Amino acid sequence: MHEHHVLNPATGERIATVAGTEPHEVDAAVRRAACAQARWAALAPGDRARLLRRFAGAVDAHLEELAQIEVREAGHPVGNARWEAGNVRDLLEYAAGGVERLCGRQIPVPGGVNLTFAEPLGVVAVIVPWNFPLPIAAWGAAPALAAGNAVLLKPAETTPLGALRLAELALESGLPDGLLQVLPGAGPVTGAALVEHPGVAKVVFTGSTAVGREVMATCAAGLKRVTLELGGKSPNLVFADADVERAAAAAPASFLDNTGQDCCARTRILVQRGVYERFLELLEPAVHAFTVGDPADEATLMGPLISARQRERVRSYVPEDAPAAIRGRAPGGDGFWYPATVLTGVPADDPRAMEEIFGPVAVVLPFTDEEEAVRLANATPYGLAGSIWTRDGARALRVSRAVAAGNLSVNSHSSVRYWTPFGGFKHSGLGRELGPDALAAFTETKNVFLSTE
Ligand code: TXE
Repeated sequence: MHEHHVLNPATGERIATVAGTEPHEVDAAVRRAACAQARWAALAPGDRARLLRRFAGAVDAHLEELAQIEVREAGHPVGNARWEAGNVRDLLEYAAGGVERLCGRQIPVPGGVNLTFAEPLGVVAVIVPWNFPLPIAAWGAAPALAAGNAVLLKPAETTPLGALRLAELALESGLPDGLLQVLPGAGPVTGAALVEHPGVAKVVFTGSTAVGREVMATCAAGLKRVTLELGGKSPNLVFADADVERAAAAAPASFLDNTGQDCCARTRILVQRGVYERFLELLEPAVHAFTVGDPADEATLMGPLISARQRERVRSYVPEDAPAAIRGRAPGGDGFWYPATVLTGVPADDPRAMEEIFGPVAVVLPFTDEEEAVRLANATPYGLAGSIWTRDGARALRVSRAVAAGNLSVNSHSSVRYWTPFGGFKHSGLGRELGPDALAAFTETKNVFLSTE
């Protein structure tokens, strides 16, 4: 038997202990999910849509409660946590809207009638990390359910409480028992058992690139469908023709939101030489203005890191006493605090400029021209997100097309909208979540030909 203590990252206090799911329990859960899925898929689309909308309504009615769970178990500032709980509601509503539009096609053929059907896959495993426990659970679960599948949700060891509450709300909303089950537990035990289980048709995994690679290898052995959302080291390109004031004012949120534990964090800031000094001058006060403190405080913009382990990881890249161009402050106490840190003078191929640190640390590098900017932006193995700051529309599009990443924004750091596709190039992932095609990723196309001869 294994179990996990859930700690409040802001204080280090234990708030819960959750039992891990053992492999034989995973097996029982898969069987139960398969029964529930058969009943779910047999419902009229309108009935499935209605139940999902009811689930969205329950999330809305418990929005503050869910947000407070996110504050306590993940250390997220309460304003962010409310947005995250709202994202779950919005996504459930959006997915519900897709249920009745999930149609096959009739394709003209000689000698008969040809029909295609969008069949559900069956049982889908959704393996979720701790950085956005509620939204990422919904990104996988909502479209999977809408397309007629059952979902087994494996939350991260550090943040199981929000997912457990979501599953209760699903049941209270009338979703069939067993359709959405939460299986807390250790990645190598519960997660691995799910990925290996022959009754699981698809795995949606969000987490580290290293584990993603293992998950994909196991899926390959079982010929399972897989969607991967992995790490990032996203560039933030600031050209000399940009509104540099705006770019500098917006930059802190792009790498300090969620204490930098964001796969889209713009931690590789590339600034054209003519405005490099000016950008840094403007960045410094903007970083200091990014309020750090108690996540439960309405004014807080940045909370602690998730765990002592994560802080050790960040320290292994940049100790708190290492020289830095800009360093914010961090509260004392037993929480897992780490200050906002901006490094300059680092070689472009230094691990701190190339690897995902997953903490509030950014590197600022100068570039000379557009060609060098694109080369530096593409120089990491990742390709998840990126920003381009320029007033030149043609350049904005040219650079957007040249940067190998799945989610680019011009004069903005926005990456995630539930109605637009999200996912990575290169080592940042495989497949897309969200957006109008999200449901299709949880179906198998069946082609049926009826002879009329
Ligand atoms: O991730 P893991 P960790 C990156 C980030 C971070 C690093 C390590 O750089 O510092 O990864 O974080 C489950 N089979 N990202 O160690 O281990 C695990 O239980 C099946 C980026 O927390 O990848 C958890 O539920 N599942 C990322 C989930 O995988 C396994 C978000 C993620 O954990 C498993 C998180 C296994 N063998 C970390 N091993 C992003 N894309 O935003 C673990 N898990």
